[in-house]
Amino acid sequence: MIILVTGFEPFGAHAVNPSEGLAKAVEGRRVGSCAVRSLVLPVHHASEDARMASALEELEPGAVVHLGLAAGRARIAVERVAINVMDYEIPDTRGLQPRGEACIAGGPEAYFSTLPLRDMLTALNEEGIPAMISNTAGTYLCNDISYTTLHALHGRALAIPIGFIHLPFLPSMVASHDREEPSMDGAMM
Ligand code: PCA
Repeated sequence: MIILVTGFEPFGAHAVNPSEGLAKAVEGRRVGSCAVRSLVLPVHHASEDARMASALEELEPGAVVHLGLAAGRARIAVERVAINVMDYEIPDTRGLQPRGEACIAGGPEAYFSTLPLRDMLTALNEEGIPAMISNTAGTYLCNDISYTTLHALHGRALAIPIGFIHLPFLPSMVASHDREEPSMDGAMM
């Protein structure tokens, strides 16, 4: 079985994106009987959706974990929900800025993550890693990709675990900001 892990390229004012490095770092790893494959997505609505759709078709993963940066968060945030709204506060990397549009016209209002959130939180906390269950992934590309993947695989005979994890800044990012902000070491993430 393949576990597909995705990260995002840098976007907005951020010169790096911790989710990109993480996705690359787990490529090819084995977890039990599963093989991890990874993909780095552009922070652009149409291309992220197209790249994901072809990866789902090609790899037929048994689980999907999307990763992204949540500027200012102090803990690993396992997201509970993806909503059918794109309300971008900044344009994506190709200048697209939908305000209040559906990710998928006619789709349901929201999907819940099918990852085992509580077990993941317990496992992280037991290892001494600051983590939380978050009840909003925002209305930017991270929410968009989780909604789109949950929608694409919804109703499959065998439900598969799919969800999103938001990550804090890397320490190097905070060092370059010169602001009072939380961060987490890449190795811990
Ligand atoms: N974070 C953004 C999009 C890409 C990323 O890494 C978000 O939280 O929507």
